[in-house]
Amino acid sequence: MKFHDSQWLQSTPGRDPPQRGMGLENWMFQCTGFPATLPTSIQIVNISSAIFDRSAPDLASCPDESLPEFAFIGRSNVGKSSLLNMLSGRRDLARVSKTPGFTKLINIFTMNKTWRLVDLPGYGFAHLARKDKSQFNRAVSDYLQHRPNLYCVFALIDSGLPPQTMDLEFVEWLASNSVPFVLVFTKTDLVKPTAAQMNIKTFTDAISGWCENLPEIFTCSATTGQGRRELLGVITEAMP
Ligand SMILES: Nc1nc2c(ncn2[C@@H]2O[C@H](COP(=O)(O)OP(=O)(O)O)[C@@H](O)[C@H]2O)c(=O)[nH]1
Ligand SMILES: [Mg+2]
Repeated sequence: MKFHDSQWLQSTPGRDPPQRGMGLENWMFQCTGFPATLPTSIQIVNISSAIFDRSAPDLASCPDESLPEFAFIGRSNVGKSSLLNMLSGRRDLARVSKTPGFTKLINIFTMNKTWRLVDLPGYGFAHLARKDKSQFNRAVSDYLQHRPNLYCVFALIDSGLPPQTMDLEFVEWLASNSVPFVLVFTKTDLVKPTAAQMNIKTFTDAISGWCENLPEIFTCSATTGQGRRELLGVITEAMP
């Protein structure tokens, strides 16, 4: 099966399909449940400028829809901001916090003046007031469902944990809403490879019950830089 055949990366009705690059299909789509690897011969995007654009409280406050966007989402503390910094090659672009639930806004960064990385608020932190929580979920779901220039969501999962109900439910929500996404298992430097593989397999087994084609799967560590090339490859390939 080819990358562009995947239901996971198809667009929602009314959304222009991402313009796919040529020649990456063979490595991009993984239907086996194993992390993808990228041949060293493939040129990936070089990030020469990375600029904070804005923090948006809701979809209406996001910038115009002219640039392709790649968004990071996952439970609070999973490593979204750290991964954004790792990919962009800037240590302090997105704020990394030890306090779960720190980022409550949609934080948007422009790369090379031509595409954007979007740090979405984390889901699943208990101490936020119920009222705030629903507002925050609304902003995220609006963004994920109604952003026409959202090319791909990186759904982050902690590689050190067995499947968490909240992550499984969120992935199911992404799939049922036809949001284009890949799975990224984070913090591999903290876990034995065999344990990470076991968690990834259990996770993919759990979603394979209701999904026809597994999404692409990647692993990463913001500490060692593992996975950077592969994830930038996703962006390179999806770019118009
Ligand atoms: N060892 C290790 N720690 C990480 C990694 N990614 C994030 N962290 C740490 O996990 C915590 C939460 O990271 P952050 O990026 O703020 O998570 P976010 O809430 O999802 O944005 C911070 O203390 C980070 O330093 C990683 O790949 N390896
Ligand atoms: Mg964060």
